[in-house]
Amino acid sequence: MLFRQLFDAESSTFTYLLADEVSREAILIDPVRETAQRDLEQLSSLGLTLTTTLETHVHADHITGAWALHQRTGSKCGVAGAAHLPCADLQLAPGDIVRCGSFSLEVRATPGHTDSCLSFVLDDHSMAFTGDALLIRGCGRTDFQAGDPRRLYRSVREQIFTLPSSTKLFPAHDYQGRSVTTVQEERSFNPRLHDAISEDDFAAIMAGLKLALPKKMAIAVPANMTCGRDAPTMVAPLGFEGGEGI
Ligand SMILES: N[C@@H](CCC(=O)N[C@@H](CS)C(=O)NCC(=O)O)C(=O)O
Ligand SMILES: [Fe+2]
Repeated sequence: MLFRQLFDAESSTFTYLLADEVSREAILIDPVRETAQRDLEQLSSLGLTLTTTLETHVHADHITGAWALHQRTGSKCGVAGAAHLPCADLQLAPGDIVRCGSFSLEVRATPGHTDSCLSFVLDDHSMAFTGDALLIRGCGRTDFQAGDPRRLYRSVREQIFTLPSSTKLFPAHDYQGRSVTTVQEERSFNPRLHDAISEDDFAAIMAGLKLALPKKMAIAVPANMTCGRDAPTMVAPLGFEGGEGI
């Protein structure tokens, strides 16, 4: 499998490119609207055809690139069915398998950061894409979008920490320059979720965070409810190289 970890510095979001080296089919996990042109150039330079974009969740901090990429490539957009988004081509449910040539991703429900978060697990369990359910040495906040710390605790314990200790975990964000972790590392060193932390401890930690709302939340959530189609043009549209935006 061909794999690239891409990064949007503005929102600290990772986009993951996974592709089959024989069929040249590709999947993008969590594309960002502002970096869709970069993603298209990556695909083109590697001779890949984008079949599918997958969202780990309805993001609050950036607008998805799903619609922009669909317009250019015809890619199908996969979102949790539990998010109830009519724009999604694939209404993903736990246990679904998303195939891409010779590899596949298993869909796991990992709610708690939002009520419809998904994680995607590679068929050989060597890698998992955890969205904001589990970040490196942290986790997604649980104070909006029907977040629930107790649900998140159980999601991480039951759906992520049950993977092999060597499974590499790739989050949707990192704010401190890190890129990957493993199940073993997070079970040992995650200050909010390591093995000795109880559900009550975790709920107390999350209740004490008091974070400011994401700067783009008011535009990102409604735009992402349309898979990025009805997004304001306050950012440069796809392919516009002038830089100023509107
Ligand atoms: N400063 C960022 C905050 C982003 C934010 O709150 N991110 C969410 C994920 S959508 C989160 O859970 N962050 C965890 C954290 O900051 O510890 C922004 O304005 O976009
Ligand atoms: Fe998020």
